[in-house]
Amino acid sequence: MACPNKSCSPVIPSGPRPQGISAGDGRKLGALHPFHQARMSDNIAPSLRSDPGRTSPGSLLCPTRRPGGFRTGAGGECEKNMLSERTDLRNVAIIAHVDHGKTTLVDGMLRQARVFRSNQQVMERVLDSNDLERERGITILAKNTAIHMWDPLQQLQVKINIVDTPGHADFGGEVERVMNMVDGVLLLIDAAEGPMPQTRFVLKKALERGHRAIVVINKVDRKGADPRDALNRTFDLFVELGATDAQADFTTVYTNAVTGQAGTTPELGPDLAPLFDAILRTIPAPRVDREAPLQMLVTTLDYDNYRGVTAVGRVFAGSITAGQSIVRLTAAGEVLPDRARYLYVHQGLERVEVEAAEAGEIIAIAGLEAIAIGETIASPDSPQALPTITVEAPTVQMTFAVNSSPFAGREGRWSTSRKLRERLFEELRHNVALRVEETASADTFLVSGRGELHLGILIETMRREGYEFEVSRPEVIFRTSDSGEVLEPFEEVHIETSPETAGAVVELLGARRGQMLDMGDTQKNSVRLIYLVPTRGLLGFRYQFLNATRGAGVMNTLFHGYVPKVGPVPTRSSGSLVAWEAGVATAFGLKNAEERGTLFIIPGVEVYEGMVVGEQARPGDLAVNVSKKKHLTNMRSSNKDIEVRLAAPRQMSLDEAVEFLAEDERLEVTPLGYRLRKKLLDTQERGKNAKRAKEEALEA
Ligand SMILES: Nc1nc2c(ncn2[C@@H]2O[C@H](COP(=O)(O)OP(=O)(O)OP(=O)(O)O)[C@@H](O)[C@H]2O)c(=O)[nH]1
Ligand SMILES: [Mg+2]
Repeated sequence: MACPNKSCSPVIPSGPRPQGISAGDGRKLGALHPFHQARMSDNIAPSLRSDPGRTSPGSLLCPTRRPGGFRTGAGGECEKNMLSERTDLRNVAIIAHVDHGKTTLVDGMLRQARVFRSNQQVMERVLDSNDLERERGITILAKNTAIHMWDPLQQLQVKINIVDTPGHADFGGEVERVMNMVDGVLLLIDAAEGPMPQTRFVLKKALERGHRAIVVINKVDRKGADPRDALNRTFDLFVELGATDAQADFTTVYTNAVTGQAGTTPELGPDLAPLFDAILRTIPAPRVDREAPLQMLVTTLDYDNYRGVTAVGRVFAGSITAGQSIVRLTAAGEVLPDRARYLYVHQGLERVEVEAAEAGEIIAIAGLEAIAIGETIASPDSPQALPTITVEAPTVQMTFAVNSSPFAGREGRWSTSRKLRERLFEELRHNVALRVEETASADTFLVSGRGELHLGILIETMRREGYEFEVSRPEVIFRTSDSGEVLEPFEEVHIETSPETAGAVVELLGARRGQMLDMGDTQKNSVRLIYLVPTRGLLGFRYQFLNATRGAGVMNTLFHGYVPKVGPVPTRSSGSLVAWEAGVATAFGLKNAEERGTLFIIPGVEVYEGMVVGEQARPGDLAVNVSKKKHLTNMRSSNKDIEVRLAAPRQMSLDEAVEFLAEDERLEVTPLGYRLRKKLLDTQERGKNAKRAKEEALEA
């Protein structure tokens, strides 16, 4: 369906438009710590500083309390217990498919709101601040920032809390809970790609919460950009997802996030002013009851090096003062008295300490040691829980166990089951889409998540913290329907690849019981395939997909739902080359093994019996003696005997190693690296087991 003019045209009202963007000086925050007030005003260009005489006109405001920011619902009267509109505040989340430019756009917004000093060196995508995010170039954790700007229409300094969210499907849980903090979203769409699978997921979550969206068609400068088509398809998506008329009547802004330009048409202006304008005009101001008893929902947890665990969330009702008594209402229904020792609000990239905050604001409280996501922080006099946070259930699980390899304890700082248990359960406090369960063995824990990447990031994070452990192959989580039928998760898979490699992809997905939903050409001389595939068939699939498409294919997945289980899905067809005794790999030993497949190690690497040292080209495992030394004599016939040339080993990333795992294999993970191994290390025992299994299969 094409986008009707009315629905997609910008709805920025006429009237005075903002005269550029003004940064805030914090004066309207009222309760800011004097130290931060000074620092914040230092960052602001004099011409943009707010004029203390230009606070909001009295007619708009609630006169009984502090100046600025409150407008009552009816009649302009401020009465006890009635909802008032915080016109001095906007809370907005930036949501999109992976890589559509969310973090880059936040960079631009922060820069133009003059959050940085003029001489400050700021790296690109400054919010992607943790090591893993920078290495992988993706956002993993949602992050809060805030800017201030002068709104000439309201004659008011407005604070905009901006939450950047991750776009990768595995971190959808982060996006889901961020929806609790905001009143509207910026939905970014890549002008060349249009809406993608994760766009659908995040938009669905935003619409379900009743949020208004501003559609931001980003990357209009990109080769192949078709803003009109992207907009039409986005409008169709709104309709398809059941948007209300008001939601479908969205404002559209076009941007180039890299250069920090925006426009109400694809002809961009010099800066992001049209985007800021759209936020002020379209994202609803929080409507809150500031006289009600305190209620804050803990949505994110963070750590402050000095003050420990920090709970971040929105104050839904009432107000909070630093040092006041509160109660924590836990998911289990407990009412735990505590104290809100340190209180912060967001300012630019930082948090600034404040004395008090009121309903509508996104705050952080430090010093609540055992706090968990989903808890309500409430007034001790009238504790009332807010609906707790729900996110979609995990679909993939794997075991995390104490490292049982012969090298256990050598490389890790923490390796005991007590430490492993503590760390995994600790993760649950802030990684809400994760589940951890005990198993029959005290050394093994079952960890469930939203996908291989979700679990992979946890493995990598723990490894870097000094933990040593072993993990099993990821498996999907089955469910049983009310009628007793076994159900399994399916994913909608969107693929774009070259016409030459499309056939290979069709073949691979066909073997994995994929059902083709659509196939078509794109304008970019590539083929677009849409499939429904059992999640089982996608575990370990990415590497094969990249090989089949020669690295040029792009694959995106979206959880489709649980459907009746289909028949067997083939897993890895190749076997493993397994070291058959402990020792140090030699060039001579590896040369022999190399004839059977691809090696993962180089000469000089210490191995143990049962360690996987390569991939066998054929199915089934093969024990190889990679430590074998050449029998030396005094006589050498030629240089050939001295020099052994080996092909470069296959170097696997942690994600690839997890994908490679067979059912009877484990990945040993330590701070120094990772090793693949058979679960059962003893070569003879494994041989006997394999024989027995074969006989049983024949009998059956
Ligand atoms: N040409 C062009 N490139 C852009 C634009 N906006 C972002 N990019 C590039 O797109 C890539 C991804 O940008 P990010 O800001 O990391 O995207 P993201 O949406 O935050 O990604 P995730 O958080 O991983 O989902 C980066 O290489 C950016 O430089 C744009 O307007 N034009
Ligand atoms: Mg990002």
